[in-house]
Amino acid sequence: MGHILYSFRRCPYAMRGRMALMVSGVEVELREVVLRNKPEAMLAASPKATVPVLICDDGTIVDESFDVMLWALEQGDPEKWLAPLEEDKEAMLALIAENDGPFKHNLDRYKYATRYEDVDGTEYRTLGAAFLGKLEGRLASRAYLFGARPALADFAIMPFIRQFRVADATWFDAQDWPHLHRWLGELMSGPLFTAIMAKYSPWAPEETGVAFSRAALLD
Ligand SMILES: N[C@@H](CCC(=O)N[C@@H](CS)C(=O)NCC(=O)O)C(=O)O
Repeated sequence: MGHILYSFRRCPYAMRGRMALMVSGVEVELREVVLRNKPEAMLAASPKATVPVLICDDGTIVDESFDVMLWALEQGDPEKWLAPLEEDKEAMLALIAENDGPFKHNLDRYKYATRYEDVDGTEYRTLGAAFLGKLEGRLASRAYLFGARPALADFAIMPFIRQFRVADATWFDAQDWPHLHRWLGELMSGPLFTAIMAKYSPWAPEETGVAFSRAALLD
């Protein structure tokens, strides 16, 4: 049996896992999950019950999206995501930690507030915008966060910036972040993101999932 990935198309964590897996050249069997009805096999492998979950062919379970990225890039890193043109892997990890920690915290509260009238999300939007301003500053002097080509940090962070935008696209697009808008637009319309956002019907236990590999990128 090959590697199995439990994934959910619209989950930003699953998105970044899929991007790293696809670029790495590793093939996995993708099983699209319905979050309200998670497969028993996924829960048995990872009781914390979040996507993505990667079950490697040697039985190793990788159930944190960033670890899925690192695992994939250890198998293959043809586009040198781990070796950015500027600074180093450690600097990328620090920026990703800021994204996954404080920025994601503020993003959740901002998004939540847009759904419930009596919660004021503006405060969290402002807090989140401070991180976006920091990214804008980096992108003013380089095309991607760590140099002239995209690397790990770009793909690890991008799904969350996209999610922040989706909460209120009109507001986001009106902000004076020309470089951030360009960066997000390029990554979202690029071949990798387009390929990993292909639609799959939910997996059923008796079925074989979808063969997910770099071949989809080259089509
Ligand atoms: N730290 C985890 C977070 C993953 C996560 O929270 N995924 C969400 C979907 S975006 C999830 O599966 N939530 C469980 C649920 O909604 O039932 C990771 O990086 O993989």
